[in-house]
Amino acid sequence: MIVELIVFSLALTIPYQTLASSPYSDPHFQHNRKVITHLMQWKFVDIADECERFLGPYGYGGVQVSPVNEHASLDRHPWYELYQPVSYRIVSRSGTESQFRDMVHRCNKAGVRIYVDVVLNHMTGPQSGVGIDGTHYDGNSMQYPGIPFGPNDFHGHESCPTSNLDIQNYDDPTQARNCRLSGLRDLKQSADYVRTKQADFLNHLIDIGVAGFRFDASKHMWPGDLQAIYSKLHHLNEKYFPSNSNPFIYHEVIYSNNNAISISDYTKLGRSIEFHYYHELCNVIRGNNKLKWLHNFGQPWGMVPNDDALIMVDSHDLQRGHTGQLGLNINYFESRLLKVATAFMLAWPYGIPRVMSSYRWNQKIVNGKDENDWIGPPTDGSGSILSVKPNSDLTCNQEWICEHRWRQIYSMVQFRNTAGDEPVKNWWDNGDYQIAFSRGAKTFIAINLQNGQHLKQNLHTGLPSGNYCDLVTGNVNNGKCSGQMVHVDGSGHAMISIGANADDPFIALSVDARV
Ligand code: QV4
Ligand code: CA
Repeated sequence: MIVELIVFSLALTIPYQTLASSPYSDPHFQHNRKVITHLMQWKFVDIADECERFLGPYGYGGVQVSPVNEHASLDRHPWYELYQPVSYRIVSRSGTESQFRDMVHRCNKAGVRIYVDVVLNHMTGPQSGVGIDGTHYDGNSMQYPGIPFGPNDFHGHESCPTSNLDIQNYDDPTQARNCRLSGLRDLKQSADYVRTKQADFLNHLIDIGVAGFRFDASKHMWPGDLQAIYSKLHHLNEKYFPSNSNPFIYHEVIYSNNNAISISDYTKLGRSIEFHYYHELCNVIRGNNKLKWLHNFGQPWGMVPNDDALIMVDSHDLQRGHTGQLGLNINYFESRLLKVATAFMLAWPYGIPRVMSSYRWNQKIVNGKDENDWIGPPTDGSGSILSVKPNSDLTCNQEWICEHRWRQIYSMVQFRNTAGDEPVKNWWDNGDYQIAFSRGAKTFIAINLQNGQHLKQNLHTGLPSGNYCDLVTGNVNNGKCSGQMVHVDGSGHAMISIGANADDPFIALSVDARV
């Protein structure tokens, strides 16, 4: 009996451990959840409400929150002031530490995990001033009494080879790690003192109950230094997580052109945000590459293995041209493309998807650059961040885009939850810009991006026979479908019809949305 039990538990644990390259790549989702949303610069009280009223009930697994620690307070409060740390106290325009604690608790209770964006590579730019909570700092002399960090805690000429200490070649590992990213004061994480202060900050968040972190600018930190910081980390809070759980950590590591900075060094340390993914997918959705080629999207395209990836269509940087060129990335300014790109991302089994949720600003494109790319979150009359106030049709007050609440997007989040770990089956394409596939016998999607051409095909969906409510055009309410119905016959076939240049050029069926 005992022998059998041991064999049984080995059978359960071994395949799991061989999946990902790192013990930090499990997001610790509750239930069958699969998707993260980034609620950029939302107030903590609003995120807590959102977990209870929307994210939990509609099946989101977690929220990425913008940096939560004290940061520089810059003129007009551009969003990027959050990426200039002043101290590791939890306080920002999004709220106080006690509001943060309340949010973490309420979201965990609602089945939604919290991941914090942490900026460990650097402190502020060269200016001096006060942080958002009034803590003084001087970037020029590298004095940050709020921690405290002083000049010896930063890289200088002894370790950075460039004349002005700025990174000039991002693909040179020494410059990328030891010099300054846009003049931002670069911390010397080889020093145990710096590691300890940073681990203390992460442990403070872990003890409150977060599930993990986005590591900002990981490409600019030595993997060995990160490993040393990890060795000081606590396990996750047992109030919310099984004992001995490690934090989920995903790294912002933009691939280098000469491969001198190896992404696989970071997949040992958690997941890597896969920048090839958004790039290649946006190219396809924009019609620069055929949809049919997506049949093996993922590692065969030069991306990291499935279980090492965190994926996105859009991010806070991409939508402003702070990474990559404006005009390739797809975001809320092109809502039709965003919905179909997101639908593919959520239907296709690769990586952990993150859905961007933005606030509104007016782009002002001059010579390919958005001159309004600095604009911070919407504020009320007193300069505080404006509250998010959802409408009865699930949209938000107009200052907040709330992409994560668009029906075509949240329905696809549910589609991914239902699809679970089922493999892709029943792949079909027309040799060009029309595709379809199922996830086992659970879900089915068809996409038509063939310019001016109707998709009308009797396709094998792999689904059990029945009447399905297309998730894209409607919902099932009280046994009635508010959108298009699709009949799957006894052999699993269905007549699929997607009009030429339809508003939403895809159809999505799920065994959980039958009438
Ligand atoms: C300016 C000049 C520099 C000069 C410096 C000092 O441009 O040439 O050396 O002054 O005199 C802000 C300003 C930037 C300014 C800098 C320092 O925009 O003009 O430099 O501050 O004062 C965000 C923004 C940055 C912003 C930064 C800090 O995108 O514009 O810089 O926050 O406020 C690479 C990296 C990748 C990075 C990406 C943007 O590999 O890691 O660039 N992405 C992450 C975040 C991103 C964030 C940072 C890193 C920095 O996702 O949002 O940058 O934390 O690809
Ligand atoms: Ca660095």
